[in-house]
Amino acid sequence: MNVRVFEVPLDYGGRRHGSDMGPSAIRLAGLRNKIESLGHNVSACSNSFHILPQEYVESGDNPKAKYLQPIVSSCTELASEVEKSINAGEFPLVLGGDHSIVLGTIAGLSANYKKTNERLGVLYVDAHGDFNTAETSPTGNIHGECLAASAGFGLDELVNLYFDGQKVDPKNICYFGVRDLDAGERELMHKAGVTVFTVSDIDRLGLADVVKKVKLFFKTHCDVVHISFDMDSLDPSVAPGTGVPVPGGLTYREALLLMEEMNNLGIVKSMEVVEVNPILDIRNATATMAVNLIGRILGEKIF
Ligand SMILES: [Mn+2]
Repeated sequence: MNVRVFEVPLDYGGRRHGSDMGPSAIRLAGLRNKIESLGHNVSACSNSFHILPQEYVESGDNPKAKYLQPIVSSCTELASEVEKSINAGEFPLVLGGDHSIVLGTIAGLSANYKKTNERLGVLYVDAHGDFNTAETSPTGNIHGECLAASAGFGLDELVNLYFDGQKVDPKNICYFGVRDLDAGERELMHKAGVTVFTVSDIDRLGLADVVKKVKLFFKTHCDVVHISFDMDSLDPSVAPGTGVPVPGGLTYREALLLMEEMNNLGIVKSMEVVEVNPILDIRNATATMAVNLIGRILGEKIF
């Protein structure tokens, strides 16, 4: 398989900056070696995204969607590159950056799958919902509004990014590891009909059973799956280097098993890993974990 790595050093979407260094941290944690050791080819996307450090960028005049214009413009460029990559039969691997880059990744994938008539599913591994709109957002940070926008809810500029209209049917979105939702987004998630497996579901049913349900969900609803992995889904003891940590997260083994089982499903065609913030990390542990998760998605087995 040809894996194309997209380094997207964009941290405009969150309150705590520094996730723009995430791609470097993941690279230094041995990403290329890991991918090649599994028998895949790696190529890096020529980093043509025009992403300036946040220090030098204006946040704009909408306090409910900060950095709207620079996020839209970077994500539009990303969408175009991702579309080319998936169309060429590569495995796009997008490294954030904060989660707002999912707007670009999903837009690019969606543009391609509309042409090939394949149903896109999204496994959203996250502590949070990222399903606010500008109306419901308590912070105005776009990394909390991004998945709602990909599903067709929110500001026109975000919903119509790259091409007009919805990028993914909310009925094809499955969350895993959720444990912190805002009141407004919870309501919209119910209304939109997304499927949610919270950490409490994992505790009640056991991990193996929940993973089985996740796989069945995608088998039933979708032809291809994109995994959007927010490192804050993990417990902060495993992944301390992330901007919005929430206690009670996935363990090291749970997250790896989920990735291994998603690889077994056989229809995961792309992945993104976001919210690695090296400033908050301890000895690059979070980036190292990211590399291990990517390894499992690309076929790594213990035995
Ligand atoms: Mn997120």
